[in-house]
Amino acid sequence: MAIVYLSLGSNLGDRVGYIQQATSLLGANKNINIVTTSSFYETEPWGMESDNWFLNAIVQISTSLSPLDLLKECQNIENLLGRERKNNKGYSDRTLDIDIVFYDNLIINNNDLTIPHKYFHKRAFMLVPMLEIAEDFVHPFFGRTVESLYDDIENPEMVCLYGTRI
Ligand code: PH2
Ligand code: MG
Ligand code: MG
Repeated sequence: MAIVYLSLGSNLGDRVGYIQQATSLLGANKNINIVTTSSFYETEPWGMESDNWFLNAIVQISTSLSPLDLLKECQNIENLLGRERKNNKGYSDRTLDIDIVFYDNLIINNNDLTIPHKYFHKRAFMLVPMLEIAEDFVHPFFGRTVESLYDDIENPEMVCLYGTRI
């Protein structure tokens, strides 16, 4: 079983509901076990203009799915929960986004998938919930702990308000 960290985010509609439903749908897959979930964090939109703040969380799972099969499962769940994809460039508001942040210590870089997530070290909305559940996890590419990466984040002013537990 691989240990995987997923980043869940929503900034449209019933944000709490979408993240909770996504977590239960993940757990309902016979090849996925939910190990731990972070609290929910209310976060400022990063890299996009939007009036809609996000709820973000990190979910730690164990899984027998390959990275690509896990990606497909995450995309199925995004679609089930009403995710609409626009063709224009850039980020848009979404009911649900599930990103694979880490998959064991694997480093994967191809057209379908980049693991670790390429912006993890730049995004307080991923680092802060990760700090809560796995501050000593070592980033396989940078060889540094989550705590050490957060100390060096380039935009520490980004707002991440602590929310409630799932
Ligand atoms: N996701 C993005 C772009 N910007 N900002 C916040 N706060 N939270 C997100 O989940 C998020 C974002 C692209 O997936
Ligand atoms: Mg994303
Ligand atoms: Mg995504």
